[in-house]
Amino acid sequence: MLSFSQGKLVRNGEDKKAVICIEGNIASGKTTCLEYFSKTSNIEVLTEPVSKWRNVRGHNPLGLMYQDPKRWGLTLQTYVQLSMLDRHLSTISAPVRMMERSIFSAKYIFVENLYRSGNMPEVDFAVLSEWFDWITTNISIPVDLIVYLQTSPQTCHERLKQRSREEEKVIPLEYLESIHQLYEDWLIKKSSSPLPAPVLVIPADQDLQEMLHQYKENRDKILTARS
Ligand code: DGT
Repeated sequence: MLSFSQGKLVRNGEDKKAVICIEGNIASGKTTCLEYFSKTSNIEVLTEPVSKWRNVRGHNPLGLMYQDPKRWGLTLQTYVQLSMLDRHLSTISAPVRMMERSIFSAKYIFVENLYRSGNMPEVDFAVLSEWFDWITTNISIPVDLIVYLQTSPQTCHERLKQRSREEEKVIPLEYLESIHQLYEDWLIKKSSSPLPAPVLVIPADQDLQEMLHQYKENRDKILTARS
């Protein structure tokens, strides 16, 4: 249920629940992290709505964006923004919610990257920014902790090649390097965009076994997050 409090739209009862966003480059291992925590009781896990971005009423805006970012960047990002907002506002069914990425990284990382790389016209960036600013001014989107899976762009590139998702075959290393730099500026240097929550950094270049070990070690710190 949504209601108004101090001029903002809020989710009722949200103050007692913790929201943790898992952030990181493409193929940094967010899904593995979410799978690990999905086995914990009292936690709700929300994956990124990628399947929606690949099929909106029969259209594939994710694929279109990779083929022609200048033409389809705004289309994809408008839909990403809507679907992330929908995720943030959905009723939380457990004491802890863990979700893949956020409306914040969609804007601060992906929209920013399209714009800076010259693949988004200034007017598209302005319209998306107006929407984003309106949303974050008028709707409460609480996040208690950001878990940043910090990888090298090279590792992500290797993992991308291995999983070989059709739309992603066109992604060059330089794209992953740009996304990496934006993440580092936002979450490590804290120099680009506002931080919605404290950040826990987990190095994520290692193999699966080591990653599972790291999640175990950081488990309590992550699950007791409350801002
Ligand atoms: P993982 O488990 O870390 O490998 O993550 P995945 O593969 O489940 O998810 P991820 O982050 O690689 O995202 C899936 C695809 O969607 C990938 O091609 C990047 C793309 N993507 C995600 N969010 C955005 C966005 O806001 N804008 C753009 N342009 N692409 C996005």
